[in-house]
Amino acid sequence: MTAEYNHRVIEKKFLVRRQDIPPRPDGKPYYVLEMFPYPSGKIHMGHVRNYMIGDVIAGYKHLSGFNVFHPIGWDAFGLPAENAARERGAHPETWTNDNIAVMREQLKKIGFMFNWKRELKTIDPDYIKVQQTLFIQLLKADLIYRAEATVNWDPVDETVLANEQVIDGRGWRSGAKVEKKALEQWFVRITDFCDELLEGLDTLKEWPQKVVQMQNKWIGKYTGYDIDFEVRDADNTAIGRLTVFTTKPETLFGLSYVAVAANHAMIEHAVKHKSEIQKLAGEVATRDQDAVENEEKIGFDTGLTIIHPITGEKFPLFAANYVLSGYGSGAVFGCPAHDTRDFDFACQYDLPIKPVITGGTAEACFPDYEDTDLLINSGDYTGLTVTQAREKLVAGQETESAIRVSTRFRLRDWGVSRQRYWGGPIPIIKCPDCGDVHVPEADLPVLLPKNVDFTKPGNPLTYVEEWVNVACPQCGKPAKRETDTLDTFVDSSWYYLKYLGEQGAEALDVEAIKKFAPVDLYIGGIEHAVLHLLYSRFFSRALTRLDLIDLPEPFKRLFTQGMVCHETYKSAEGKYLFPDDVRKESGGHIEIATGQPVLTEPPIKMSKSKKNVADPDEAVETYGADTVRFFIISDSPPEKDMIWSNEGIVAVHKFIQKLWRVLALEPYEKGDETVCQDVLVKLKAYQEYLDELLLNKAIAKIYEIYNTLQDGVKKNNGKSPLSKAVLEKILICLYPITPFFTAELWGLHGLKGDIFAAQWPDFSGVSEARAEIQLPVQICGKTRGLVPVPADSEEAHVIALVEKSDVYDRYLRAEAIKKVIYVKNKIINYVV
Ligand code: ANZ
Ligand code: ZN
Repeated sequence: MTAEYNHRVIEKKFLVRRQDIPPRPDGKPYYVLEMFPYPSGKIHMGHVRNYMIGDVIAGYKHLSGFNVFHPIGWDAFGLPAENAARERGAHPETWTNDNIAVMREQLKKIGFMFNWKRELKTIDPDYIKVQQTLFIQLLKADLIYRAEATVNWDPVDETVLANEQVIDGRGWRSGAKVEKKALEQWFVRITDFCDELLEGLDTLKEWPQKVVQMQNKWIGKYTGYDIDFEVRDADNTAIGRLTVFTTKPETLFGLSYVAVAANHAMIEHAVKHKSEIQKLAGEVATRDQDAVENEEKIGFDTGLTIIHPITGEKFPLFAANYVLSGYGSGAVFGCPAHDTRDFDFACQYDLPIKPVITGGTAEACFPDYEDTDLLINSGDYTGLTVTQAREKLVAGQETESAIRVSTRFRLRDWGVSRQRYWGGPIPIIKCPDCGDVHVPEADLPVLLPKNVDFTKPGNPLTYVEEWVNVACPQCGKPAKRETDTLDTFVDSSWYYLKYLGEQGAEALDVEAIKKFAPVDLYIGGIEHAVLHLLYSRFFSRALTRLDLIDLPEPFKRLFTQGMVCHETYKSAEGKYLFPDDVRKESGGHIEIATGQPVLTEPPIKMSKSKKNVADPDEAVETYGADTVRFFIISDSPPEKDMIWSNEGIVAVHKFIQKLWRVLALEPYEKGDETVCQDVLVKLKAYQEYLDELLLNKAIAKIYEIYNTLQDGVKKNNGKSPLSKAVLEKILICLYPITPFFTAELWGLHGLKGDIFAAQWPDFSGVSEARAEIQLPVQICGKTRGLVPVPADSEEAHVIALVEKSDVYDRYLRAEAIKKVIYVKNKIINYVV
């Protein structure tokens, strides 16, 4: 067979059929999913790698008889669309849909085996409808609520950010320094699930340990004690209670003041230094917490006092910069004799230092005492060990429970309001009489108005009078729609459930969810370790609690892939250059336009800003989808970063052509037994690597198989060493990686049916043992019998086997052997 490999012709031929591979409804369900893309404009190599990992597994499982579900969709709301509208005047919807159209074609060209019939967009009316229905259900179950809160405000994007979206004090998208602002916000009560979400982590045996640890830390369970103090105003009138969190309740008798974070609610009642405190609150809010810890301790007397819960003594209440608002209860009791921060503070403001544990003094801080140390200066508690004192404190106060063991979490409720147009509408109407009323289910979905003005500042929805003004569904009086829209992380928290229903379905398909969920293999970037993956776990659990589904954990196995990297090129003037603008010469790279040498920097993550990108379309056009698919998983383990290089893709392209040449050869009847056996052994190892997601090692096996075949062809005078059966197996096994290439060869060899409908070979009977040959045993040049030995055996091994044989007993045992001549795989001759 002399057919040349022409990727353009072949890929065109199979492109359409590849999009429509019939599933195997009788097989065991297997749900493989990659995190869905944001339609930013074009597919990048990171996407290609992400979808390729899933696609290989989808193809492999499909051929193995599973009922594979491998959907694709679009995370289509979000700020960039709105920014594009502001900058270019394109409507966000048009911009988004145009991008999707481009990206969809790109994905198809790479040959991903998606269930296109279930493609979805989070902006689809049916998607919005289900989301709003779920919102109302969560609202009714008190898992969504509205509250005024100090929020993280991104002054550049003019929107609120979740804690998870603030990275080192800056907005995750804009990079702007985040400010604090008080706003009415919608919250999802994720903190109601802290324990569940933590315990659930133990069941995620197939998640990377790293992600489990990150979630564990993010939820952040910690224990200590809560102590309630009565607060009095300047007139000594009780005005409320203040809860303080401590890990050292035994030092309670050494208390010399209580301090709250500068933005603590109790500050409302402050009489002294109010403006200074407010200024402090502003400063503290914009600093990150580590900085606060290390900075000079600053505080102000609020003029309020607190009452010691045991002695009844009165102490001052301060606001202090070292008390963090997000930790514990945002309030501490100061015991300068045994806490270094309190000691610094007390020295600064001349507060008493009273030692209460043996070893402590009024002159220095003694924080490192032991549980077995004894209490001093502590009334009834004097003489008890630290451990005993803790027990007595909790027990003694049981009736009033002013002191109690306390478990707290770092996790805060999830603020989901965004002051943005291009987001999921919140199905709420605000009535002056009835309060927040949800839109009746019959009126869902609430869709966004199309006609909006993006030239005004803030949220464009607030200007759309005809949309905002509605009658209250309860009393009929004039009311207003909620103009906040939902954080896009809400959209992506449940999309894996929506896929399982028919396209356009206006409710979740509970039966399909029961059948296919959880997702068997979920693939995405480590950057989603806390945000998206935690919110999704919450949604799954919340809907389970509401009895809508039964799915405590949405993702059985999680795989986090590495990034696609590329060298970076810079001109002499320090301008970044695209790889296409440079050429490699013996001395290094030069800029094509100027002929000037170029500064080459080591590979880093591909990014437009550094211009170190390769365009998937271009690569597919030049080298073919099969080559791109093969290359992107070839040299690095999928969880590690991979380096894209021009040399790399060219080399793979050449290899694919060489592989084509040996696989295009006409197989012959029996094939070369040794070669065929060897190939089967390698295919078996290949399959094991696929099972383990060690895709680069699977690819290495393909190279080995090629070498075996190439040697076989040489030995066979240019003819194929393969039997048709083994050739067929090779093609099936390679299909998940190079679908176009193998489909064409399948046809060329006249193999039956469609390759994608073939059955994955069963390698269970294939053993590492090499093929056996019947070795002639000669005595002085005369053949006396045949002894079975493994092919390629060494002389010592063959002699041992011969000595156990009949031939040996009959002809050799009694003889004195003078010499042995062994020719590998041919004969063994004994000279006697
Ligand atoms: C009284 C006390 C006495 C404390 C003593 C320590 C030593 P870890 O152990 O890191 O969890 N604290 C509580 N809430 C705080 C907040 N919002 N900002 C700053 N500090 C806060 O820290 C727990 C200790 O940190 C608590 O125990 C409290 O001070 C302080 F001799 O309470 B301790
Ligand atoms: Zn009303």
